[in-house]
Amino acid sequence: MKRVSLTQYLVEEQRLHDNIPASLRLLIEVVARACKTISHSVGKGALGDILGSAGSENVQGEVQKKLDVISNEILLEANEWGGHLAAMASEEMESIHPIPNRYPMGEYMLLFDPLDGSSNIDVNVSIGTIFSVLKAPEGMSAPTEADFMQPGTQQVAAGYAVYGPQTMLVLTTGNGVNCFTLDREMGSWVLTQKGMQIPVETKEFAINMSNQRHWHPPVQRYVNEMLAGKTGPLGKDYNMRWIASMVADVHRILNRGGIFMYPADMRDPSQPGKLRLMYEANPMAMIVEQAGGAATDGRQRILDIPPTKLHQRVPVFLGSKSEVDRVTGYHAE
Ligand code: P6P
Repeated sequence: MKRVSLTQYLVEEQRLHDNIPASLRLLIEVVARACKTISHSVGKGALGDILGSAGSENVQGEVQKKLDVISNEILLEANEWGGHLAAMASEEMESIHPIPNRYPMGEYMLLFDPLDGSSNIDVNVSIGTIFSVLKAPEGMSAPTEADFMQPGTQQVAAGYAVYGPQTMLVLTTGNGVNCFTLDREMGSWVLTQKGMQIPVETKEFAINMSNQRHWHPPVQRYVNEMLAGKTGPLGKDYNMRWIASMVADVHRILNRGGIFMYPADMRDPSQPGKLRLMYEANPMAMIVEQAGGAATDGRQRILDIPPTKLHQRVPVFLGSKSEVDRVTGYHAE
């Protein structure tokens, strides 16, 4: 494949679809550059005094790793001067982060989980950055949390970087899903996969089995049917993977199919699951749907869910369409 940079790709997409104005192109390039910096920090490991806990908790009450805080700072500092954003929101910050007055405000709002999969940082397992782009409401002067309360269908772009054996950036602006690999020698993102498509059928599922006794009946039924394999109603044997890093699990599914599940369970009936709607489920749902897959909360499209809180959680079933449709159907029965 002729070597195509991220910038060339974005310019050509704009020519084709007229949906990547210069300010959105700048936003995506700045986020991609920040992910390069995060990749560099993550890659240092113990050599960089960046492992371990930061000695603080985030809004979720989760212990923040040093790299969580570092990655959050990298994204804030990279994006606040460009004039393309009105505000940002992050898993690591309680409230929204308006653009400082010394910089011009732009028309977009950026949401992100700066480093997802934190429990894997200290044991050298792939982790990632997830981001979502919304348009600021017309005529907005002082951004508030309410301005972010837009359903996932309003996203103008979504993507993730996965920091694994390779560092990759997966991106959609509404016309399919493309993947870029970081060329560390040149420091540039190179287009390496165009128009990624998730196989409709699969024999692979991803869920944290240790929670089995807490699942609601539709999930119990579905997983038991897969475990029954050839002898059960689904008539085929299944394989299981669980990396406990959503970005890595989703990247595998994007490449070879599968279904990823983080359902609500009885451990905490007040919480509908663990993953967050605005900066984990919504961007991943846009990517998965753009790649021909499906993403629901067990009952409805994730992208249709009207948000009420910045950090609200949502059950997640996403990946190969035939399997997501099946387990969603079980919830409807
Ligand atoms: P569990 C990582 O902390 C994360 O938010 C997702 O990336 C991942 O899919 C999930 O939590 C893993 O959760 O309960 O299996 O540790």
